[in-house]
Amino acid sequence: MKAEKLRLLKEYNLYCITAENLSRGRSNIEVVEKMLKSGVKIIQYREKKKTLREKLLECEKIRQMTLDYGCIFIINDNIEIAKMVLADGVHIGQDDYPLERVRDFLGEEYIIGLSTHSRTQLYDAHKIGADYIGVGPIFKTFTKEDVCDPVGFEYLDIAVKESKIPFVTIGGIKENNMEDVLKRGAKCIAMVSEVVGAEDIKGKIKAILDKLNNWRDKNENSNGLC
Ligand code: TZP
Ligand code: MG
Repeated sequence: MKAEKLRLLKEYNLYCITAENLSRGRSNIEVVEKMLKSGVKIIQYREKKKTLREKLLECEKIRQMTLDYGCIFIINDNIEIAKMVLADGVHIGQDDYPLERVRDFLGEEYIIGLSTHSRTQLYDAHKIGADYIGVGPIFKTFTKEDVCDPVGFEYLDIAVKESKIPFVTIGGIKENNMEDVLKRGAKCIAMVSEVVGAEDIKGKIKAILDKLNNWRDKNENSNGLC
């Protein structure tokens, strides 16, 4: 059910995104397998260079793998592949197909995430029915081509206070700066290069999840929420 899947995006969680060009010679499939074995529960397939045919084949495999591990599978940009492989959702940007058209194409059960970079885009995302938003880039990143300037903490603070839908922080987030983002109220954190580019992916994910879990325990206990 979509509501259950969306709950993962509202909680302290690591949202991992593929990038084969940054994966030290490992394939997307190898990297995804390591992510799944390390306990990652949200994976986005993001691949800008391959053919549609290659992407479809990879997504078919990843769909099966993510189902086996009870992991949410989101596909960046390629909404038709998401439909063909029955992914859990898609992630689109401000210059991709309009969200309303993507909703018409995919239907209500699919998760649709939208990248946002400003308060205006945040409100717009709510209005047009995004299920979650990306908030970023928080820090400078070299992973995405044509990326806009970092939005910094100013927009993150707005999202923390004003978003009524789950949001995922992204852009230049690493094991060693993730606490700065958590301190401001972020919960779900997306990382690309920090995970796929790690020599020891499992070790890196364990370190990140340990930090997230410690943070959650400390904060939710002190808030009396547990
Ligand atoms: N969208 C905004 S920033 C970004 C995307 C896909 C790239 C983030 O990559 P990294 O390596 O975690 O900085
Ligand atoms: Mg896009």
